[in-house]
Amino acid sequence: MAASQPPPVEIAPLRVLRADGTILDPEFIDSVPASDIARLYAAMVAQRVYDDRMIKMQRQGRLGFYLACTGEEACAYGPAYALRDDDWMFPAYREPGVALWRGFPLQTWVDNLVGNCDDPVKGRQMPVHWSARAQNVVSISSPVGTQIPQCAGTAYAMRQRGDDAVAICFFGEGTSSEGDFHVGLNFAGVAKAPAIFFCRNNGYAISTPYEKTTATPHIALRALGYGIRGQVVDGNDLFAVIKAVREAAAFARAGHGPTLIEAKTYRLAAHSTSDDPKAYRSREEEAEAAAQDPLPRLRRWLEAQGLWDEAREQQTQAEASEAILAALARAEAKPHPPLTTLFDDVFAARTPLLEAQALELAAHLSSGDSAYRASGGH
Ligand SMILES: Cc1ncc(C[n+]2csc(CCOP(=O)(O)OP(=O)(O)O)c2C)c(N)n1
Ligand SMILES: [Mg+2]
Repeated sequence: MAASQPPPVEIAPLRVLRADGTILDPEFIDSVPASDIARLYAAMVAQRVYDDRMIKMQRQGRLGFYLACTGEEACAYGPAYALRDDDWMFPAYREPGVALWRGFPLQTWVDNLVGNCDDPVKGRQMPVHWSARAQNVVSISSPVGTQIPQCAGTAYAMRQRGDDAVAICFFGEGTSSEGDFHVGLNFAGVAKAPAIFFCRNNGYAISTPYEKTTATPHIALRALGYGIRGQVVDGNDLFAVIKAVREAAAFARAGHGPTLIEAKTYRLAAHSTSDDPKAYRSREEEAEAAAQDPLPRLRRWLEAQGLWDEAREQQTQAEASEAILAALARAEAKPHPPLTTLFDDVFAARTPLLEAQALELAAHLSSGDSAYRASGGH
């Protein structure tokens, strides 16, 4: 069989907005209502406020664990905006914005972080492993890369069913060295699945710098090996991210198959609340990266259009702060999930073995050991 022409791999980073807030591609701006851009910026500002609050909560011992999106907001809000609500999303742990943008209630997100009775996963997951089923956003998995073959398979299934929706998954550049990356991209390439593989290249996999995880200069180049489209994009440029994801979605919906997008960005925060980046990167490097921060870049453009000012910035931050504090207060006042729910949702109905275990636990709890009552177990 004759080899077909491979799709292109673009390694010159797609960019619409310069760091100084001026526009390289005026045509793009005509394709997005200005009011939407202001709304996206406000959501990104709010995300930063939420992240900051959650880190403080962890430091106060009120939250077990947290991972911030700081510096990578354009890589969450851009794709969420670019796609349709019926497109499936498979995020990693750093993109709560993809669900929040689609209307995942802030309260439910916080209930999950705290693990109370209104947490959709009933306190059985670590914080950050939220689930937003109504938004077509699939639960976060701890083992990195799990979402890549899941996304490929979902995209393939949708195509087989005749849906014209696409599936997108998000992962870091470190994760692109996992076996699941190969499995997912190879399958999607062969099946021409309508998938978008969105790699946030933020420079580090915890303390491991990019150069120690791969010898390829660009993750997007790996697309060549799977015969799929590849695109490097400036991941600190919200407009460029929207453009890249729109193009990838149009390509997939037209039946041409998947795209691997590499968004070059930088993790301005620590990896997680268990990490201290001072141990492995310099202040100079961080300051250089902060100069590319996606938020001030977008703000400069908005201000030049008369769509934003300091008063609006202050108001947005204050409203976000108020909203997250109120959600946290409500979340902390709620009880834990009932212990009996521990056996739910493994299967559609409890199996006899699970039922027996539930009865055993109930008998044990009613045996009178006061330790359970003291710890609030119910
Ligand atoms: C299979 C697996 N191996 C190791 C880990 C531990 N781990 C959690 S996050 C992480 C780094 C991932 O880095 P990257 O993919 O670049 O994503 P980033 O955190 O930078 O967004 C590692 C090694 C894990 N969760 N799963
Ligand atoms: Mg990384």
